[in-house]
Amino acid sequence: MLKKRWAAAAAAAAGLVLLTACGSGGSSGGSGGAITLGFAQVGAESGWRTANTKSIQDSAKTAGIELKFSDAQQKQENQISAIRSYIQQKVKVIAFSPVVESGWETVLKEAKTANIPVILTDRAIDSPDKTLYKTFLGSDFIAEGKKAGQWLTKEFGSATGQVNIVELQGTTGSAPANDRKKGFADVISADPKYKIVASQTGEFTRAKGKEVMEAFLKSQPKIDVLYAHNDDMALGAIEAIEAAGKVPGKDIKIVSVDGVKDALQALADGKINHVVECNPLLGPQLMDLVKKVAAGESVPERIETQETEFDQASAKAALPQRQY
Ligand code: GYE
Repeated sequence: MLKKRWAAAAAAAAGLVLLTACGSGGSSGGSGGAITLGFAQVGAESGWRTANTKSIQDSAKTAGIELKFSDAQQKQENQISAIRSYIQQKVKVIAFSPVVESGWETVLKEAKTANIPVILTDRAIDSPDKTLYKTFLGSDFIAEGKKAGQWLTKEFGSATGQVNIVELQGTTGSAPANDRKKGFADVISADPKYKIVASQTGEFTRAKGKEVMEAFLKSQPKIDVLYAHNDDMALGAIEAIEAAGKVPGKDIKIVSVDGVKDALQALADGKINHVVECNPLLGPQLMDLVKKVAAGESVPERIETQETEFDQASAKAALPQRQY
């Protein structure tokens, strides 16, 4: 019995060595063994991002894909170095969520020359050269901004005076910051009573959202609405509003984007008024795409995730099952 176990353990160990040798030795990275995926993540700036990272790590494991993961701490230069190192390591596929929209041509041309397919997840790039990547998997951020604007114009539809809005933008130059700003502006510009009186980046973080909201509260005599490009900034801003002796959700109405648990809880508690959902659970779809592009199969140019919106009642209903 013991002998048998030993033999099994030895065989397993030998198999492991063999697999590793295959995985790192093949010129196309992982040929013969598991597919190697190099994933260059934006950072760990928000609850959305934490859920996104976990989804990618868990689904790589389930799919039997060998994941090399890096965190760029919201810096483009770090992401570029990570992509270069994946090229050097000859991974089979590279996926990344570009921190900003522009400035990717050089490094993506290097990947193309090395014959390594690239998948964009979550955030897009502004390059007109569509041959630099195989597909984009993520959300329509303009639509999200529009939904936030539509909620606002409904909520304040009967208001007679000027509606003063402050905006906490996401990371400067990022696709979600650019597009959520645009979608929202497109909707509210139809009526001149809506006025964005202050707009600044809160870098998608709670700490910065709080800090910038503190400054808004000092410089703006009358704020009716806060539009935050993500939940974390809204949650930080709530602390600033309360510290200033005002009631979030009443004195200042709040709309934000993402739909993380803490924000749905704040919505259930009446501190946030509306949340537009952005789905971070991209892992399973990403792994399917990785397998397809690794096999040389063609994939759709753009795959958009399905999303909803939350008011107080639907937040309360969703909370018990919310994973993140
Ligand atoms: O909304 C925000 C995160 O790119 C969609 O990045 C993502 C955004 C998300 O930091 O919370």
